[in-house]
Amino acid sequence: MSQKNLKSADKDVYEILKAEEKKQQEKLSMIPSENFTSKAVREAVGSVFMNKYSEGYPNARYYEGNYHIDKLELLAIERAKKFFKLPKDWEVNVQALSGSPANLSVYIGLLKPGDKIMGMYLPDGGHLSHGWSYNPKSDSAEFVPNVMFYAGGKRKVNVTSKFYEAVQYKTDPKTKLLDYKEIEKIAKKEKPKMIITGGTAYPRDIDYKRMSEIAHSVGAYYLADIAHEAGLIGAGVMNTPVGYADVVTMTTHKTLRCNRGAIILGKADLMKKINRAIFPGLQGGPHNHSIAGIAVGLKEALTPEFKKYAKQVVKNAQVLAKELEQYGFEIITGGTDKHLVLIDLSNKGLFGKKYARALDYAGIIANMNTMPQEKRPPADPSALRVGTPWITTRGMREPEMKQIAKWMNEVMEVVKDWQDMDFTEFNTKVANHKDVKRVAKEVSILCKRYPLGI
Ligand code: DSN
Repeated sequence: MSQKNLKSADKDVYEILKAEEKKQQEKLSMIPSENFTSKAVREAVGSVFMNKYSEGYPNARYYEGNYHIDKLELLAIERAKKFFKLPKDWEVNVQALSGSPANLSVYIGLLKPGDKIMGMYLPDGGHLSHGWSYNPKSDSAEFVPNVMFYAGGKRKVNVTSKFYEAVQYKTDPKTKLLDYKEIEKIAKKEKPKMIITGGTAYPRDIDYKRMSEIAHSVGAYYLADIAHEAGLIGAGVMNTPVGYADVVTMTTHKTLRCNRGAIILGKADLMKKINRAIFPGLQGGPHNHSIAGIAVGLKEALTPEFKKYAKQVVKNAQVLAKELEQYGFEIITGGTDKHLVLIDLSNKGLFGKKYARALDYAGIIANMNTMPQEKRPPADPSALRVGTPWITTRGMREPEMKQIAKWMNEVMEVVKDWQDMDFTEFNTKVANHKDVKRVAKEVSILCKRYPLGI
């Protein structure tokens, strides 16, 4: 077999890779769920660990030759225990391939098909894997304003709503915050078997103690999905659900800054069932190269530098939110406790899809998003979501956040009257606008000052 490097073996893929590297280097990646991993993490993920099958768990495998893999997986588990300061009776699984399979494994392990689960309403910032379903046309978000509860609909979008009866709590219509009293009332009425917190766009911290009391008062398991906040929680800059929730799931590639993968933490007796749900219940051989990357990323996360990084991620997001507010952007909940800022664009008249595209032409990559009390379709929603994990990894701080807010406002000034324009025409006009081109140039100069270690 040829052992040429990528450049000589496959010019097509090599060129796409180089173009992606250039884009990552020259633009500001501000999607809150993304980050940039260290060279060491990338080396581990691209290593020969990918060649090994190891169905089973350390010291209990179905394949021979796993002595090194056992060591690796146990090391990743040990580091996760340290980073999340687990009590003695908690265990860890690092084999779930990503966040959705991790959540599904928890349901498979602890529930029966058809049991009721209750997570946060998706347009308010929940996650698909917390049981999303809706009624097309008649029952999308705009038809159910000002209520705190959503019973789901006929279109079972996510597998978790096909196999389980999924209902959802919403945020308070005015404050856009979780209302624990209301959630408690709903829980008492609905009596779900599992309550889930966490998601993708809720900018505030969660009272995990209160949520665990609510869940346990109705005999439900409490699952805290901390995919977005994992790095910030482990570093101690946000509340931890450890000790309150029965199970905690997370992806590893967001604020935790590892490669793509997942970790599950939980009480040991429950983890036995969840381990069985992952293998042999849902998955086959674990991705050992991913586990290697996670082990390396966790070692990095255990350093004092990572604590400083996590603090700066939050500070940067708070400065960004404040600056954007001064330019007249409506910040959902008035600010943020974490790495993400959700902007309601209704007062600007130009919504998430077009604004996100315009920002991309200007070198700022963010994403359109739904928001609480959403009145628009998810493919063209009212809000924009921006985040600071990646740009903080680059070393950017408060002054850069102020500059980014200024650029975001300049781009909005260019496009704000173009909401009704045909999308193709919009693309052409934005791409050729002199101010957008100028911002893109200025962004690339800033990015050169904070190079990625590729
Ligand atoms: N796709 C992730 C996010 O962007 O938040 C959630 O799974």
